[in-house]
Amino acid sequence: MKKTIGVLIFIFLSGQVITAQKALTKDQRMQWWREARFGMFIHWGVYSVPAGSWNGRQIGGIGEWIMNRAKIPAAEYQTMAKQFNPVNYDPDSWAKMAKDAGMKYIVITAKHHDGFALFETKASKWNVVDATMYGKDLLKPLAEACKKYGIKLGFYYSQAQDWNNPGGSAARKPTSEGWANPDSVTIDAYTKEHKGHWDPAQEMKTFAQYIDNVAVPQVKELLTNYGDVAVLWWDTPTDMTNEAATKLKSQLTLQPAIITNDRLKRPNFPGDHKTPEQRIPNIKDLDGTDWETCMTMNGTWGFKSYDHNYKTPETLIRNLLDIASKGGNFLLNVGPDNLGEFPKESIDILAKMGKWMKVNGEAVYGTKASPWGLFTWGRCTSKETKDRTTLYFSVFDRPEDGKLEIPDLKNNIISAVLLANGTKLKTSVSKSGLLTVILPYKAFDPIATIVKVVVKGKVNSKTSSKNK
Ligand code: FHN
Repeated sequence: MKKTIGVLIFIFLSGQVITAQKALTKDQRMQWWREARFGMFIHWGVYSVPAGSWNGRQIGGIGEWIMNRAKIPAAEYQTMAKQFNPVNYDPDSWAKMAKDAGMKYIVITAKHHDGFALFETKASKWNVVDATMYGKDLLKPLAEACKKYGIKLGFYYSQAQDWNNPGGSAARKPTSEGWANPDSVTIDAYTKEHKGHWDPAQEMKTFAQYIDNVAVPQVKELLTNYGDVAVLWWDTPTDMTNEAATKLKSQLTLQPAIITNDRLKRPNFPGDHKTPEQRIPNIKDLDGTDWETCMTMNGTWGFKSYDHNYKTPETLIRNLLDIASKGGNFLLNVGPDNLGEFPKESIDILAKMGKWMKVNGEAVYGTKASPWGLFTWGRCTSKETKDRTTLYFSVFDRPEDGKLEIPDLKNNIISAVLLANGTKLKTSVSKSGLLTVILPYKAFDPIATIVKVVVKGKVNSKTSSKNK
């Protein structure tokens, strides 16, 4: 009798769990992501060994594409895994650097187009455990570190392009996502005839076999063996079929709260968010779909020893503010080297961004787009509560007369302060609703000074459609 009751309770509870999981709406799944606004992309793999050079030659374009651009035969590329020995890999410090930078999530290349898995997998020997001296799963300790620091973890997975696992596809020309320096891609007669492949070893299996025997089982492993997976970031749907996409998509039920992007297959598989790459969209091109700009700090995703062309922390912080003011997320890339270290420049940038975010992050996290669109002097984000709206004006360029002018604001002003130090600011509102905030001379942040204005009620601006 007791046993039967126990079984009934178990069935009831499992039913509850299943119902609760099924009940997650898109808004519920997207809630943390929309609040996060800022994440870290990590491109890491065997390509960090050649680090942009092959046979004494610097290979143009993005570093993780070296195998394709230099048309390196699979067997030869695979020998480089022996030098992929990231003895300095310290996932705790990676997660901590992301957290200290103000990032709320990490998306790491579990497998990029070179097919190399950073995790233990039964589906292919081309992985960090079987093919390197290092011999250990790299994602497990990262998952633990992320948990420790309260960072959400996502996996990038190149579901179609795979240049080492036979049957995987290979892009023959720059894709709509856009490559850096597309003109450096060699498209010879062989690759043209062989759907982008340059080595017969790549064609020993069919695409369908690759999907069934490598991609689907690996995605299953990723969604089973690493605890909560917050994001699955598909990339380059080259030669994807509806059948393959449906099989891959069905694995997502293993993580009912997971968020996915729009790169599984186009069209028909829109995922949860769009993925503008290396660019920030104009407001007029936004259609209400969630979006995330992914961007490199220098000119490459995967490590290139000689690319020191880094954006400044100022540019990157302003990019983040620009993106937040348009309602998007910013996924900023780091490309670690083959020893497992972040480039020094990236470490410095993260630290500087973190310093700024510590003081001003309130203007980014959990905010919504600007009710006005863009301002010539900066950007705006907003937060609504029941009876008031908080407006965060990011001043990039202080108007010469020190007067910040915001049109069409009919609401009563509750307060206006500098977010950084709480200094109260004088305001006035004209009859036509032009709010003027008097900025101080001092305490001006050359990156962006945040003026926080709290007003009564909701803000409806007529000018929003003009400033795109
Ligand atoms: O081909 C990849 C590229 O290597 C990189 O991973 C970027 C990141 O968004 N995605 C593809 C190009 O769109």
